[in-house]
Amino acid sequence: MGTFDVIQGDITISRVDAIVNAANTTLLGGGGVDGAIHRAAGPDLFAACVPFNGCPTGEARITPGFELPAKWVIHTPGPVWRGGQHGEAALLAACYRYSLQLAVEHGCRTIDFPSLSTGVYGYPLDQAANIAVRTITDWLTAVDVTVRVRLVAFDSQTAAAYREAQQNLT
Ligand code: AR6
Repeated sequence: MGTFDVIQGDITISRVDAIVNAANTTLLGGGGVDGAIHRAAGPDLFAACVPFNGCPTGEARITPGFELPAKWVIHTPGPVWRGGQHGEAALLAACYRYSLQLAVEHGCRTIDFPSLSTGVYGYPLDQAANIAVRTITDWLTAVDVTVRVRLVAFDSQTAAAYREAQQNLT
């Protein structure tokens, strides 16, 4: 049970229980939304990520948000797009599910995602949007808790792709 919305904006200013970070398998920061989240959270976030010794693609790890308005950050390495025949779709869906599960285990009821894998990692936007929207809405249907999930699109093209994916569902 719950709601799913698409909004456009900067996830580093989201005042929610948890934001998700499009990380890499080192969990030690990078560019894109990962760089923005680390800059906004401050150096304590990097220090909190070191002890994980990385994270496999499709899983997730949780840290506090430190200087962010968000209470928690959930770090998930999405798949690098390698043409679509290397398990990319299953791994991308796993990122969304793993992150949602970890969030509710930590009592989160408001969770914001960026568009995982569609930047540096090159996942085709329309395909990624369909997987994300399907995975999130299926998960919301299956759980007992009421959770508000949002996809925070950084640009209008990304917002449009996720809104279209929402339409495709019905
Ligand atoms: N708020 C919301 N979305 C954002 C923000 C922001 N502040 N900044 C960028 N985006 P990317 P990936 C969007 O490249 O493809 C890093 O180096 C961006 O426009 O951040 O999963 C990591 O360390 C795009 O739509 O993540 C990894 O090495 C989306 O976030 C690698 O990039 C994802 O783009 C991960 O690549």
